[in-house]
Amino acid sequence: MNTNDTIVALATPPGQSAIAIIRLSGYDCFPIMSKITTVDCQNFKHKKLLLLNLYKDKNNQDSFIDQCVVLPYHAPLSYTGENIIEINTHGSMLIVQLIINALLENGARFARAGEFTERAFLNGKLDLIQSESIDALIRASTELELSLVHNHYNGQFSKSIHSLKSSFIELLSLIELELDFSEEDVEFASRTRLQSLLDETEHQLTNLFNSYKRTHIIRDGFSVAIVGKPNVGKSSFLNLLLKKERAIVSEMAGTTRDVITEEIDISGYKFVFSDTAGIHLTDNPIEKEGILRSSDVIKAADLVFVLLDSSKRLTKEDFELKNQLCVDQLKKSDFPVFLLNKSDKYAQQYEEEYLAFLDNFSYFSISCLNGSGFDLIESFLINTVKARTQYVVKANTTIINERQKNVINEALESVGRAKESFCSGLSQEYIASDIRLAINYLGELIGEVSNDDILSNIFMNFCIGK
Ligand SMILES: Nc1nc2c(ncn2[C@@H]2O[C@H](COP(=O)(O)OP(=O)(O)OP(=O)(O)O)[C@@H](O)[C@H]2O)c(=O)[nH]1
Ligand SMILES: [Mg+2]
Repeated sequence: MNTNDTIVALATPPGQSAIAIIRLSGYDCFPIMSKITTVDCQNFKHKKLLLLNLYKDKNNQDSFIDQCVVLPYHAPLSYTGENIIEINTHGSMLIVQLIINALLENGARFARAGEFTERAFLNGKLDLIQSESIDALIRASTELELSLVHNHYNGQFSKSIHSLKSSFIELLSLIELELDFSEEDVEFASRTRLQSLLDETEHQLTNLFNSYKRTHIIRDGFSVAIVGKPNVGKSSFLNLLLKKERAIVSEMAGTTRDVITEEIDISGYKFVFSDTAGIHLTDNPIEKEGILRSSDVIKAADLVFVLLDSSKRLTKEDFELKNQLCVDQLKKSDFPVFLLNKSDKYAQQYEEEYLAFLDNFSYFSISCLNGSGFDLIESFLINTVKARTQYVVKANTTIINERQKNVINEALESVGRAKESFCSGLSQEYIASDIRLAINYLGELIGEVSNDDILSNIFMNFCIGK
């Protein structure tokens, strides 16, 4: 990886727009720019806007491309820590291409995905946690997701990792001191002090590790499976939630064959609803496959809505599905929530039967035909997500991606081994070596320890121009 090159990329989305922004970053930024405009860019002042005519060839007035607003930044006072020029062009892809080509011909090279942020990291403008948060910031689709990422971007999260690392260093120095004086049989820290430091650091790492699971609802959305036997109104329910005719609705049983998944924002929370094929016994291979897929959706869901057709008697399929779900859900903390659909045609004569069936389960009466009960469903969904994300949003220490989770896991395992060695009275050297590993993993988390592979894995997921 060459960080001496001057790199260029479009920083705004490709396509027609009012304005497009091209970013040029690197040591030779100003001399390269001087080749495509008649003004000498070497004298550009930091953050002083200029209006410039840009040319394919500055000596040929006929090769004029566009008049652009140009914003120069001097190293190290820029995003990447290098000289940067941001070129605001008219938002035409032809203009963008012509300007980028002119810059490439005069010594710049195309930036790889995430290369601007990678340079910011390498030049010490951002740590690794902050760098990752920039990608997450761009991708955030709800306010909750944003608030989660803000703690990473503003350095709060890194601060807490530094303080955790300091606890490990304190632990290590106590152990190493004893090792140095092992001949003299001196004890610098009491056993209880060491034990409590080990417990405390393990506890903090465990909390961090678990935070990933808790934040999944914020990152990926709260997944809701809509299930039931055929024709109870599952697709109608999805359409009503989405406020659009997304799934085909028909009076024929077995209309939905495949899983239909849609994401929506309700009051700032991300929900992912999956309408599924009606579950029942069938010989039809396509329906069978659809039903298998429904089961997968149920297993992965945060909440399962089971629809019943309350205009008719309950059937064997309803009982079977309920039994199946209760067995599956026993592994989870949540039971399915029943929706008694078609309340506009509610059959009063079966009330006793329904009440017995619903037992202690939560249920709502709804009608997809006239929308009754939907306000309650929406409040229920919002309250459920609120309850499950409350702790996460308050906490300052939550991890937001797989890499962070894996590194924390490694650190946690190292502490686990150190504790085992401590409890079984093994030599202090074993404990010290695992604590050193844990410190190293925390360093890796914030980017104090890194290598090209780790970095390219992180930055390749960024967009070009970021
Ligand atoms: N009266 C009344 N009819 C409804 C209601 N909800 C859905 N229906 C009707 O019930 C029939 C089946 O609706 P769907 O939404 O296709 O049912 P589904 O559960 O998705 O059916 P499958 O995909 O075949 O499993 C359609 O004719 C709907 O118009 C309701 O609340 N009241
Ligand atoms: Mg359907």
